[in-house]
Amino acid sequence: VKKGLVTKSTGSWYTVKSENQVYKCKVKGNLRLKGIKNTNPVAVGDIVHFAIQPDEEVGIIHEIEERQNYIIRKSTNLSKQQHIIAANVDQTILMVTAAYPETPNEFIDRYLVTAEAYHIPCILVFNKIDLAKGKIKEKMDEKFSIYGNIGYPIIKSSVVQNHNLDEIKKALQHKTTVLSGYSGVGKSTLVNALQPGLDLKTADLSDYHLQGKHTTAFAEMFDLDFGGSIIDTPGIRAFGIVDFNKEEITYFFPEIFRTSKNCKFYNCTHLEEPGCAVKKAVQNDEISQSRYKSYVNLYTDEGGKYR
Ligand SMILES: Nc1nc2c(ncn2[C@@H]2O[C@H](COP(=O)(O)OP(=O)(O)O)[C@@H](O)[C@H]2O)c(=O)[nH]1
Ligand SMILES: [Mg+2]
Ligand SMILES: [Zn+2]
Repeated sequence: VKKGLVTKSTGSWYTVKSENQVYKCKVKGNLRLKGIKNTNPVAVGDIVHFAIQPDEEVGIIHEIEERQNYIIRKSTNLSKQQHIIAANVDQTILMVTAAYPETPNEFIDRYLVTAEAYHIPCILVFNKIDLAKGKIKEKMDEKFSIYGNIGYPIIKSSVVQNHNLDEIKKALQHKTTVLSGYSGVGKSTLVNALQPGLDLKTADLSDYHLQGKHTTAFAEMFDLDFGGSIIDTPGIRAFGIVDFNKEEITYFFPEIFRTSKNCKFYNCTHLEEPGCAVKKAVQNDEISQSRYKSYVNLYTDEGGKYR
């Protein structure tokens, strides 16, 4: 029996690193039952125990060590299944773009809510600033001020122009980071720039449509020579959050939570109540309209488009 780190997951095959060796592994049949709601019982970042039969090449994973944390999303189809994006991470980077493709604020908010809920620090990397001119720049600046004002760390970058890569490296050093974002924002391009020689597939600009293309099929962890590791993930189109109690949602919007201390009613939902400090702050532009809208949608949405 060996113990190793899962560095790639295709859903049916896993790559597991153990004592500087790499093994191809499968999951023991009944292991699936444990995580019945999960589309993937084993995720990148998991520490697993596996056995290799003397005459076989494939290891069989029979145990997953308890996860320190994980980041999870709901499938957007009706199956209500959950997908663990990565486990045992120190932090996450959400890569965001103002255009080509635009990352909607509601998507950013849903991702941040999940990161807050699982206590995973999130850095926002605003990529493609080389394209930020005119209307696109306005949109970029607007997003920058919304998320900067809340207190999220933000790095503006242009991966193709080598802008601010050093700052990203500094943030990544000696940590395990899961890199997420809409498809087409430049995640794999960033990983290639950070760790030359990997040669990950990226969307080719010539046949790249505004929609973004899925070029990264599976999550995969890469070691970084300057220290640390990064998990590249397939692009996500819609981020469904895993059920929380409605009452909990306010905790995961830091600025709404801070402000809610001044609401007249201690159990204010910030929807209809009189004396609501949150609604007042939205009117005064102290809390952004789009953040409030995301909050309301999460609070009221049953089976909506992101769920
Ligand atoms: N203009 C511009 N294009 C970029 C930048 N970073 C990545 N791209 C392009 O965006 C496209 C999608 O990149 P890719 O890394 O495949 O995105 P992913 O789906 O997030 O992994 C590719 O054509 C990249 O060359 C950037 O900073 N500026
Ligand atoms: Mg990619
Ligand atoms: Zn309120």
